[in-house]
Amino acid sequence: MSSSHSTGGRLDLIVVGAGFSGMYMLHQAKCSGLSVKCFEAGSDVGGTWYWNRYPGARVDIESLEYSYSFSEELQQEWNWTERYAGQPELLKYSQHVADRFNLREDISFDTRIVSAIFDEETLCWVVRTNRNETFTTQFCVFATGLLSAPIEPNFDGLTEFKGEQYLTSRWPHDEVDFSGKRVGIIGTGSSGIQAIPRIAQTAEHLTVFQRTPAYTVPLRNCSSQTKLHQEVKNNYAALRSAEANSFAGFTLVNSQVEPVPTQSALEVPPDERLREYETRWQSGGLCFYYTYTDILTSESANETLGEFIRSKTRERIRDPEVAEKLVPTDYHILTRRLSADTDYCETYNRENVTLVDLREKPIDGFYENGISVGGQMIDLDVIIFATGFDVMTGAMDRIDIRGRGNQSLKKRWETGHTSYLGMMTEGFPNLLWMNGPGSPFYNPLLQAEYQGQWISRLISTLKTNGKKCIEPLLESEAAWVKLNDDIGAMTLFPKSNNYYMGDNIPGKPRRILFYFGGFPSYREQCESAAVDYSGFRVFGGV
Ligand code: N01
Repeated sequence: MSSSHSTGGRLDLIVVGAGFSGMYMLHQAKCSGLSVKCFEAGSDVGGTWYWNRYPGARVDIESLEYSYSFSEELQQEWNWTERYAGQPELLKYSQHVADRFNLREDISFDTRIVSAIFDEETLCWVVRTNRNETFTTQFCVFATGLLSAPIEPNFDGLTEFKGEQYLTSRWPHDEVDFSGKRVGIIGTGSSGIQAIPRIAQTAEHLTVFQRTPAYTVPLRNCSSQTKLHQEVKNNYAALRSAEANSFAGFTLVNSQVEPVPTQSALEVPPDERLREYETRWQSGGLCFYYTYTDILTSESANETLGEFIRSKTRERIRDPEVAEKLVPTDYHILTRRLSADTDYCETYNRENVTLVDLREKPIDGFYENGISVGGQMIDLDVIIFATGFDVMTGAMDRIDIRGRGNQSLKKRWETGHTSYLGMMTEGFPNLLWMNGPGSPFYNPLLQAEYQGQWISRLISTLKTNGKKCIEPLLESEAAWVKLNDDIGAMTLFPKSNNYYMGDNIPGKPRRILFYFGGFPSYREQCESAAVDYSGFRVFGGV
């Protein structure tokens, strides 16, 4: 019989995950005087930036924006060295935050939560780790990440392959040396697009296996712009306020805070529209999300941007045949996550890089010495998988979570994820999540701060009222799910094949995973729900 160690005492809160969301939740809980413990599967803090160490890994929201806003001292003392920080610097920032706010003392590293079961007698969650320890807690917050459950490669004959294999999202801590090696990479989403140019610099030969070409724009990273950094620091609050009032929480274009768009792409003259796109192209990064009000809802408006980016892509690649393979033509731009690259398209101008279009020639199988495509053997020493994630629901689905009546969350979500305010679901009292299913498409750090504060307020209200449990009413949740679905149906997302709809996971129900109504409207609804919590069932206690 396996032995199990129990902590005995009941905690107020368990936080699962010590990435940016979990770290903030832990900090909030400590400040509120809660008894709290955080569990992290990795050996350090950082989440995404702990695991994704592949060459070229870097954020594509400006670091001035992709950073915590909750502490003015932290904002002032931290200096980013690049406009878009690379993975090592982001990891260092996470470590700095953990040390500065004494978070490590409450985090158990190398510890994975395997189950969380609601005990209806004690009205507590019993949480079990992979070390077979159990902990009892009143509240449980899953800060397990939206892009953290990798899709494990599952190709015919993969075990036959005798060379090295790597997954971008589980990259080794020691440097991988590609010199003198024939390397293959599968996947051309944002991870592949960042890794490909870097690996091509040292590999003897790089073969890229592409199924769907991505829309990609230049990132235009540079060393940190001292003037801009100083200006922002002089009035960080102004930038934070612009972010809070924006759709997605990143607002800088050409070093200027960009106002919220007010016009349709179709109501501006074509030459003016082109100038606007060109300004953004020169600025670099993801600022295309904000161009016009209807860029994600009107096919004609969207096509103006799609055509602009396609023509830019063609200009970047010398061989017109290769260029055509890299130009997306069968889905709307932004309905799959826009990638922001450093020399990605130009990498195909190198002698040592070959593009294999899997739509022309699919993979037949893996063999001892490489991969066969369309009957042709490609010899490889190394294969890299940049094949993506089970987005939003994946990380929680991989934990055995059972609510009232022993109902399993994974089972509940088999017919489509459900949530109220993208943080809770009916039947799972006191269980919350951050940056998870039903949450807005928004800067994840700022979202963690907002949701962390909202959760803290919920916990303290419950305690003040002497109550033990809270969960959404079925009708509140149904209304939230319908609102998400209705907003999704107004956008172009359902018209393409993308992970926002769950399409990258066979069998995953097709339901939009994010709230696409913009952060300001999300916040308004969360605030209104917290006025009297009338959309919830509160039970237990006096
Ligand atoms: O994953 P993806 P990702 N055979 O799902 C291909 C964030 N991120 O890790 O589209 C062949 O986008 C798949 O092809 P297809 C960002 O939000 C941010 O790259 O299914 N190919 C696709 O090309 C991003 O959106 C940053 O046809 C297969 C690729 O693998 C998200 O993470 C950096 C295949 C997966 O692309 C995920 O990006 C990196 C198969 N069997 C990531 N299975 C920055 O901040 C899958 N593919 C910059």
